Parts: sequence; C-alpha cells; structure tokens
Amino acid sequence: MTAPDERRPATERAVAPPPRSGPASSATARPAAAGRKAAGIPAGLGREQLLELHYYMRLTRSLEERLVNLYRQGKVIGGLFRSLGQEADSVGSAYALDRAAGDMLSPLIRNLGSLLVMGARPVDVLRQYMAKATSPTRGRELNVHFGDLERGFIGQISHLGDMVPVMAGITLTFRLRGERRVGMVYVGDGAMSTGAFHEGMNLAAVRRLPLVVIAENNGYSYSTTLERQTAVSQLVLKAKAYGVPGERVDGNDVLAVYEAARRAVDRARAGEGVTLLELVTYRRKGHAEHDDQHYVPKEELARWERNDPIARYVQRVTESGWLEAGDLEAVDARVAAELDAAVHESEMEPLPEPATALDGVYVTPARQATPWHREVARA
Ligand SMILES: Cc1ncc(C[n+]2csc(CCOP(=O)(O)OP(=O)(O)O)c2C)c(N)n1
Ligand SMILES: [Mg+2]
Repeated sequence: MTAPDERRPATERAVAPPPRSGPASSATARPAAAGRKAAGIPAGLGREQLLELHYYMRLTRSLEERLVNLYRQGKVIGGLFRSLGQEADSVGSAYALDRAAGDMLSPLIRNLGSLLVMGARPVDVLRQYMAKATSPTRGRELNVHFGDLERGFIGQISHLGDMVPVMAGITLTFRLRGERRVGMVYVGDGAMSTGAFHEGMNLAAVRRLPLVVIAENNGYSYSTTLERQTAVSQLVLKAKAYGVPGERVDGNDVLAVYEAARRAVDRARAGEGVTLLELVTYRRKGHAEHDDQHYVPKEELARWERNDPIARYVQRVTESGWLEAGDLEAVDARVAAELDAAVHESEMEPLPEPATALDGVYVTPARQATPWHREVARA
C-alpha cells in the first residue's frame, strides 16, 4: 500500500478539467437543429453524433450498474471490472474509427464502451458475464473476453500489454494486403511497463504501421500508483523513445478524446504511422468489484467524482445550446428500456450443460463420462 505522502499530487498528473462556464445566455444559446449540423459543434460532429456519444457513455455506465446488481445476486461468474469515470476514454476513442472501412480495435477489460461503439450488443455482454450457454464464447470465457471480427474487435488475451504486439501484427497484415484499415489498441499505465508493450510498440513504430495506441492513465495498476511503477511523470513522454508522435489529452472530455483520436486515425490511414495518445483519467472503482480500494485516498476519489465525464458532457452540450436536456433524457430512457429487455432475456437463458464443457475449447474431445481424468490400469 502507498502512503498518501508518497503520492505525487494528482493536480500535477492530471489534465485539469476545463473551467465550468456559467449558464448559457439566450444570446449564445442556439436551438439545435434536428438532423443537421448545429453551428459551433467541435470536431466536425453533428447533432446526431452528439446524441450517439451520450448514448454510448450512458449505455456503458448503466450496463455496468446492471452488472453490479447481478454480481451482488451471485449471478456474475468471476470478476466484474468497472470503467466508472472512464467512459469518455473508451467511447471517444473508438468513435474515431471507421467501422465501414474495416477498422479494428483490441479492448481491455475497462473498454466496455469501445465494444459497444463497435456494435457489441449489451445482451451478449450480459451473457458473457453470467457465463450463459448463449454467450459468444458459450460460457467458456467471461466478461469482455470475446471477439467479433465482423464488428471489428478482437478478444483480449491479456490485460498486460500483450495486445500491442498482436495489433502490430494485425496492422502489418493490413499493410501487406494493401488495405486502408486502421487498428487501435488500448494499454494501461501499468501495462506500459511490460516487455510486451515495448516490443509491440517498437515494431509498430519502425514499420510505421497504421496503429493508434491509447495509453490509459487512470492512476493505478491494481493498487500500485503510477509513480511507483514508472519514473516518467507523463506516459506521453514514452512516445519519444519510439520516435512516434504523442499527445496528452483530458480523458474525461469525450470531445477532446474524439478529436485527438480522429487526428491519430487519419494519420494512420494516410500512411504516416503510429500515434501514442495518453488519456488522463481515473479509475473510480477498485481493480474489480472484489477490491475495496482501501489504498485510495478519499479526497482523491472525491476530486475525480467532481470531474465526471458524463456530467461534464451533459453540461457542455446543453449550455452550448447544441442539445436540449429533453433530448438527453430521451436517450437515457431508451438505454434503460434496452437494458431492461437485455437483462430479462439473458437471465432466463441456461448455463452450458456440464457434459459439453470441453466442446469447442481446442478440438471437440471424444465424449467421455469424465473427460478430465483417465483410468490407469493397475498391475
Ligand atoms: C502477467 C500478469 N500479471 C498480473 C496480472 C494481474 N493484473 C491484471 S490487470 C493488472 C493491472 C493492470 O493495470 P493497468 O495496466 O494500469 O490497467 P488498469 O487495470 O488500470 O486498466 C494486473 C496486475 C495479469 N493479468 N497478468
Ligand atoms: Mg491503470
């Protein structure tokens, strides 16, 4: 455990949230025009896209809240990994990819929002967490450890940097085939201190592969603070070591994340190679639900609660007159209704039959009564 006095003040580490503006005056507030671009929206986005960003962030948070309820009822098998406070990071970055162009990403356990943006269905995420026979991995794997090549995401094999070399390989394939597709890979602050990260990053950089590396600086690797596992104060400084451009972004500002990710995706697609984006955010829950965060200073948590990405977004889009509060409430109601249906559907479904437990894991084994042991003839 880290004593509070060993910690670098969070203000030094974090990108400070922008100052809150007062309520928009009637002179500056513009009614948002349905179906077309409202003036002044950044990043070339339109009203529909602003609503979508809200939808995906709300869906991520609400789906995780439903999962917490199921976890407490003992219905979730294994761990539950929250991304509370990191929704803008996942949603804003994945939103910059072009699914129609065949872009692909590789998520971590805290990138539920990225999966939803790529088209993963909440009912499948619920099935995965409850290890249902109907889940994408038919109950063989848990949580967000599943892939869907059609929708453009691959299954995570490890949280600890190993997806960087895998995505380097995938984007090398795009290059060799002459495809104008882009890859995105997420890596945690802790995982950036592994050998796998270094090797993957180096290969991607030297081959100028079409890859965007999202470094999620959420302050912790399990209970280890950033300053206890790396000597750099900013993860973006590591970009220099690989000879690639880097950018440090306020990870709780979904529009800032989207804009930076979009620049990086465009660079990658234009053949200009890898970009490292450091998203400064915060893990507001423990590593997983079973972790009570006893090592986290209370005032640090309180500070980041006041920097909530969804609350900030709602305030920004309404005060700017881009969206009305009613528009956002309608999205929230849609999310609640969709999740009611998905939870109901997935809860009713069966767990896998025990006799089928080994089917489809490697090869389908010959059916035996107890395939996990064999009789040895005794002399
Ligand atoms: C080789 C290995 N060591 C340890 C673990 C356990 N583990 C999983 S995630 C994690 C911390 C990762 O921290 P970070 O990269 O900052 O990602 P975050 O959890 O903050 O999203 C650890 C220690 C593991 N899965 N594999
Ligand atoms: Mg971390």
